Amino acid sequence: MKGTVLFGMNNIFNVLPPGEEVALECRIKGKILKDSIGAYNPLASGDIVDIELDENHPGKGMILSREERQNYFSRWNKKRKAPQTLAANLDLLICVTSPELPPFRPRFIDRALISSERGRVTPLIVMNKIDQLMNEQVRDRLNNYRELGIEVFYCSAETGEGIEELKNRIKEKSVAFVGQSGVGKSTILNLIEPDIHQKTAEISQKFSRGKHTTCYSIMVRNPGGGHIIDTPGVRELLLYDIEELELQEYFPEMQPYFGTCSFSSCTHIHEPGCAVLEALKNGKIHPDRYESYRRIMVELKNG
Ligand SMILES: Nc1nc2c(ncn2[C@@H]2O[C@H](COP(=O)(O)OP(=O)(O)OP(=O)(O)O)[C@@H](O)[C@H]2O)c(=O)[nH]1
Ligand SMILES: [Mg+2]
Ligand SMILES: [Zn+2]
Repeated sequence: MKGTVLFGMNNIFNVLPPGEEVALECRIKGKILKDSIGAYNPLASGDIVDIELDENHPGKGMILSREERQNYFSRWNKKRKAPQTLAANLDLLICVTSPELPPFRPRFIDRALISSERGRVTPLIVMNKIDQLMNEQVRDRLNNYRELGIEVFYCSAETGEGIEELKNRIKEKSVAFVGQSGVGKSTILNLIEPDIHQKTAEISQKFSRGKHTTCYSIMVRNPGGGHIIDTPGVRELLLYDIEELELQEYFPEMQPYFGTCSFSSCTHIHEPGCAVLEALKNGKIHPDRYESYRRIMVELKNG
């Protein structure tokens, strides 16, 4: 029998068989899932698994295997030195952000865009809290994302502005909300699916950041079809599985210059005759996007 992983906690996974209303409480048979050896978490919300019912305990079961993921959103878990998947099998990855509280962090968005492309998921940016002040730099960055071909939605879960449009955009789709703590992921989810009552919490006044209210990913029904996954806010989105010379492929604005640098293996950091650096100087590439590229490159070089 197959089922979808809704959430997992302490090695117990809630798995929903197709067409059912109630999820089964499942453990991994034999404790180790061979499909996930080396991963931080063996299963993520949205994973499809094969299960076996526990004859002696109604409502319980054993997970035998995981189906190959169509796509995924994951990051590198620094502490455990392993990839951590936050959500799997998505139609859209919704990167939620806010203008001021918590502060807008384009570095985070750039990493989320790369990570979603790496996992073969289409990203969409949601600027929530538009009831708060938004400065010119933030607007400029969001316009730049649009120019790069990424969809950007504006909304406020506080006033309700733009929520209907977002709801329509994700109708019948399986999506995951990701973003820093406190940007309003769970608040938006509660507006879209009012039966959920996901816990939300105010921003810390002292640190202007969220309090990591959502502790584990959870998948719920998207009214009208599909699913929504709410993920815990992450402070850091470390990339993995990307080669230095591959990084440029995640920056579409660099594409016109591919193959035109003096060195064929140019990393576009300091090399003489670099066409990307020239384009940056001439204002053809957004300096802040280049700064993201540079920082990630340094990280990749340092392993
Ligand atoms: N002003 C304003 N506040 C909002 C808006 N959306 C959410 N909030 C508030 O922001 C705070 C954080 O919201 P949450 O939904 O808990 O944030 P989250 O992204 O789920 O955070 P984590 O679960 O910690 O990752 C709450 O106090 C919300 O009421 C908005 O559009 N405008
Ligand atoms: Mg939350
Ligand atoms: Zn170059």
